Amino acid sequence: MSLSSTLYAKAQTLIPGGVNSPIRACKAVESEPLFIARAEGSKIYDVDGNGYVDYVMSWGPMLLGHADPVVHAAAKAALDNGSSFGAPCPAEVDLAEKITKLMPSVEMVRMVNSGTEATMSALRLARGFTGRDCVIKFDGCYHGHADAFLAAAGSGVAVQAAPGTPGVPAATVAHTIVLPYNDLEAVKEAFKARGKEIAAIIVEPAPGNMGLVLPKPGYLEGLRAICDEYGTVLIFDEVITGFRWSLHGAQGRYGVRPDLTTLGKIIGAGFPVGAYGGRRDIMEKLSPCGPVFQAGTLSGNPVAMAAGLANLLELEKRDYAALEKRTGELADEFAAIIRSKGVPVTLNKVASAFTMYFTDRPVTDMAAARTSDGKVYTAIYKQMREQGVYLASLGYECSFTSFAHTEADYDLTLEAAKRVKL
Ligand code: KE4
Repeated sequence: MSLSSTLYAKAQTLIPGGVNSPIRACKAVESEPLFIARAEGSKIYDVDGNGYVDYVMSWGPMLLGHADPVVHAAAKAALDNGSSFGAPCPAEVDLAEKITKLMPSVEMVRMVNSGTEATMSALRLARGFTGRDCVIKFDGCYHGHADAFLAAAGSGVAVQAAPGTPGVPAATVAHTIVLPYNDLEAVKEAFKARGKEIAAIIVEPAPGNMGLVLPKPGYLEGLRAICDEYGTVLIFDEVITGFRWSLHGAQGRYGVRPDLTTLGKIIGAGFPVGAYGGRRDIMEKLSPCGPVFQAGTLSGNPVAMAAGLANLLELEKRDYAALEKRTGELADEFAAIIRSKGVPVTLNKVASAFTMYFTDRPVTDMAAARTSDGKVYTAIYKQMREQGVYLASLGYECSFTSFAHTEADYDLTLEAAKRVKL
């Protein structure tokens, strides 16, 4: 019995499902989770000493690669000065300044500890700013596990078929309107019916939680225009896309300015950090300068701030275009290998992210994503993992590369793909 299996058996007696986040249980791919001992660059190593080329990258944060020496040095130096003060520290100002410089629409920013906290707080702020209650979200988009969003969410809940989850009162999602992504007409209909009640639209500008889906031309611009027409707050959930789609996020790439942006993952470089920010007139409604309350003991943690800032400073020196080109080539070759086995593949790719759907349809929303053959994904997941390639434990996720991935990694990945039997 492997040490991973032994640990998993014990973990399940102490932690629900043996994991601290459901997706890690690998249920959707009929596998046991690997317990990871360490990670470095593009690799992770399980407790039994097996190494894997990693395309999960902690679900997005590790764009520089695992255990980046510059990031770790900054975190260690900060740690030597103490781990938490419960008072403001210079690193919070430095990271806030860097984020506002890099994200075109973010004039002010508030640090929190996760993407969930960021989206939950951004929605409360939008409701407080507009005095309205309704929020539009899109089927297949995942914004963390705050109650208001667990209505036909993506990432995880999508696999559980029934939208939403027990424990969320109907009253809580009574103000949540769930629409298909990439369908502007549906948004216009909703505004015709309830426009004056709608506080916010929250959208992953290019969703990563139904797998990767790209915005149709004009879609984001259409959301912007309708929000302007009705005085609704447009929230871009850039927890995945922020600093990955470009140094200026998806908003920088697509040229559409939201009113609020939520961030996470990369801004913490693997430490627990989330953030939300945007228009000054909205952000200044936040306590203590405004009436909308939000707080957090460990928000702006000095160690996490130091790591996050070091991460962004390093990313500013990296060649995003080259990484996008190389990631696209890998994805194209990977998809071609799978197609050569007689399986239809729709490939969506952008920046350093891609998703293969095993369907012959284009995938522009959750309904189309659901036509992907999950059994094919499971077979690929298992056989790739057996050959040292670590893919997302759910088909409705992205594969991520990083600045640490090497030609040897890509060669190993494609050789392993060639050996997959479907
Ligand atoms: P967290 O609360 O997990 O830090 O962030 C929630 C969140 C918000 N918005 C977007 C676009 C997100 O993708 C996420 C979290 N992403 C998932 C995987 N795609 C986290 C993995 C997990 O749940 O363990």
